[in-house]
Amino acid sequence: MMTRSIRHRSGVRKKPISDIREIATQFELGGTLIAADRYGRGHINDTYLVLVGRNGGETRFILQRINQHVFRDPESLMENIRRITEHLRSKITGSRSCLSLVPANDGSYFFLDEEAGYWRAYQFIEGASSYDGVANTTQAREAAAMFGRFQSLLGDLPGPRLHETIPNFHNTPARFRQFHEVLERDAHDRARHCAAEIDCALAYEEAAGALQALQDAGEIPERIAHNDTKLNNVMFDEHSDKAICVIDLDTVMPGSVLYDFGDLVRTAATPTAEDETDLSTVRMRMDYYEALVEGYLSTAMGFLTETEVGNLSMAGKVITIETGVRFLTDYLSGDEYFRIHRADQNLDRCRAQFALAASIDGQFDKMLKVVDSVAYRSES
Ligand code: ADP
Ligand code: GN1
Ligand code: MG
Repeated sequence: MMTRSIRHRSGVRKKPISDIREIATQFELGGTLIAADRYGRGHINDTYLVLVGRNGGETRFILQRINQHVFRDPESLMENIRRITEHLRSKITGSRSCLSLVPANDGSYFFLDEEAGYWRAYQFIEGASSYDGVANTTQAREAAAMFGRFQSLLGDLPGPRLHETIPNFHNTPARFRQFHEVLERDAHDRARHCAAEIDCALAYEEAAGALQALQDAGEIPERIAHNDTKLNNVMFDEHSDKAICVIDLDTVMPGSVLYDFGDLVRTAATPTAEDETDLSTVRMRMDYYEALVEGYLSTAMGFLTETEVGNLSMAGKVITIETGVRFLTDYLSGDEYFRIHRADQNLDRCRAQFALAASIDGQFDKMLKVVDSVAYRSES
């Protein structure tokens, strides 16, 4: 790895950093560093697993470099995370039920290296796993209940409004505007490789603005939402199907909670990977959808308005289209936002999202009925 130098917040240059191990020792790990290696499958941050020897045993930590192309103001982001984790911790018990930041040696919750890279560390959540796809409907129900609970717990976060770590993150019309700009430029001459996907995006554009229109009209309230509820951002107990902890808090900020439910539909109601290339297998499974609705409403029904409940199905559709458009935009931009592991992966991701959106469309009336029957079960 490239040689780096450490600059503490004071700006004082300390000593050269030759590898990730030296970054790790900038945090209060309470023992001797054994190893630090790349970890996880997130698309955004650089994540490392840090192993530390302590009291004759071993302790693990997660070390992450915040992606500053995506998050332009890491200090505000870390302020959000500190407030969110402290609030959650004051309301729930169990060391595995909430992310815990590990302080840097100077007491702050991040470390700034000489190249202005921001790093943070978390306690490792032991005995747990995150999955890219669900194995059964219990996991889907659990994940949805966990995110509903997360939203509910943050409903009374004291203090000022959280920082918007990415402005207009789920403003779908704004996402389409970015798409049009990038398409117009076509800087990598890729539009000719994705004419069908471009047409598909354009065909979806009007329908995909539905939730933002309701937000603009004040018909959907602003609440604190997670905003990135794809399935692998919740940890499951490794011996059961129980969801135990919500992770990846970088986008927790004010918005509509509907997108949180929607992203679960996108990632936990389908049997296929996000970049599935056999599009004939991509579909929304109604039994999983029902499990998501049941799980989510079991913890969120108490605070949702009727309009929010009535738009849960729409949220699944909108976020699937929005995410497809984001992947297509990134493909046209030369893959500068989402981490890719092979050529054309963002285009494959886009195609799979649009195939899923078509499957959702085809089952939409049934989805509306499922929500009605679960939400108002006791009234009928
Ligand atoms: P990204 O923003 O890149 O998605 P995440 O914060 O989601 O980064 O972390 C990437 C992966 O690392 C997660 O999917 C999860 O598997 C693992 N991970 C993150 N934080 C922890 C933690 N505190 N304990 C255990 N595993 C973690
Ligand atoms: C990113 O960070 P990660 O991998 O959990 C992205 C989400 C997308 C998702 C698609 C900050 O999530 O918005 O839905 O990829 N996060 C950010 O897989 O843009
Ligand atoms: Mg993640």
